[in-house]
Amino acid sequence: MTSLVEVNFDGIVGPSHNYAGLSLGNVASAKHQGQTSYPRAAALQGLAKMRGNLARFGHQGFLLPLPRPNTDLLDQLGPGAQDNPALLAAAYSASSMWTANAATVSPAPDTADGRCHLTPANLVTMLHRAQEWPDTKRMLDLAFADSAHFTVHDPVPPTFGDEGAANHMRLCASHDDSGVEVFVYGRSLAERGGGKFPARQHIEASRAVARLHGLDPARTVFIEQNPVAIDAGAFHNDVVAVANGDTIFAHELAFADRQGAYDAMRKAFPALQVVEVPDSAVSLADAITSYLFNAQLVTRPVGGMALVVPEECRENARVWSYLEGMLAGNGPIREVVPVDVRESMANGGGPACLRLRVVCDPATVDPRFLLTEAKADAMEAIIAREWPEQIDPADLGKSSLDNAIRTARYALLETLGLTELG
Ligand code: SUG
Repeated sequence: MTSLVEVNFDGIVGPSHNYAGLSLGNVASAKHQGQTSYPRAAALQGLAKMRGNLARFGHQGFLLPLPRPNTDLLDQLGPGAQDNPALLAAAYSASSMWTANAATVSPAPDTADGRCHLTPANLVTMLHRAQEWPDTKRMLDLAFADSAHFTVHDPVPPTFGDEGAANHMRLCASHDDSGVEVFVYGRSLAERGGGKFPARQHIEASRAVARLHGLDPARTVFIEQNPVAIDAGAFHNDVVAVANGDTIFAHELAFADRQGAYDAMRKAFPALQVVEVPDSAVSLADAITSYLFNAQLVTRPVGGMALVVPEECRENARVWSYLEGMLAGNGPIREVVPVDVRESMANGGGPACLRLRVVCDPATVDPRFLLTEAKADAMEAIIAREWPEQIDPADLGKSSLDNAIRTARYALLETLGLTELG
């Protein structure tokens, strides 16, 4: 009898982490464009979050930074591409740290063949993210190579934008029970008849992923994201909603048809518990600056759920007072755990963006991708020694930075015995 548990695979923040303002519709990315980044501090913050969650919840995995700068991308863009700051920055992007966008994952109890299915996200909407999937797939193929338990697909065709688990939620009585999978998509600006920001998840992609994974249509729900939320800066559903077990924690304005969305979820999963935050308590703007919903909602070993939120939630009086009120009530969320991931937050990536949830038996995963205290110590030493302390936009393109980035990543691969990803 295998035991299926949720393992969160966090992205280790890569040594090229920088602020280039590359993501239209991502308010934090636009706000911090051109600022100095601190890759070493960023990676150490991420590692501290992983350590905390390992101690608290018992299992933790990780995925590695991808090779940067990606000179193939610049070659594909033609001679002189490196003179365009946005194209140059794309080639350096450390955006694969946000592993909620690495893939969509359907655990074994939900699928027709009883395997856990993973489909890497094509991330076509943004150039700097569209380059990720071939290297991500190579890594997923290694980590989840056990074909008796996992199937790793190719991404869906690039005509349809797919941003992975950031637009996917799962409802279940317990992780090893069959679940209801909820796919949230946005309508394009043309379909919406205007608007500010693009929808990065297309329904055709979500439907393709559901088919590839062999999901039961009666236990699969497709919900439209509220265009108002997209235009306020919720470029992924996980900026306004998160689910775990039988509970969804969402902003009142998360979905286009609020009642219809909950009715559809309840029809497929009658035991649904909704913890909805009214706009009058926390506005969309507050939700987006604090990233209240970009939280990890996790089942605690002692029972009840914990919400792992960014420190920024504590700094917003309205958000913090909502959370204090919630804890004083008798709801399913019993604990709030603030974590410092400020360097990632400044690019629009909170605690939930930084992790990919895989419900699986950890014994079936390549152990090189699973965290232990000893491995965390070793990684910390490498990061402290090799990761650039800071990157200014003017540093991009300098060979000294390129060498530092490549050396740092390779040192990590060596420490983890994963040089085949070099
Ligand atoms: O795709 N930011 C990422 C943040 C991804 C957050 N993920 C989830 N919500 N799951 C993005 O917009 C900014 C990069 C820059 O501007 O340098 C960036 O790519």
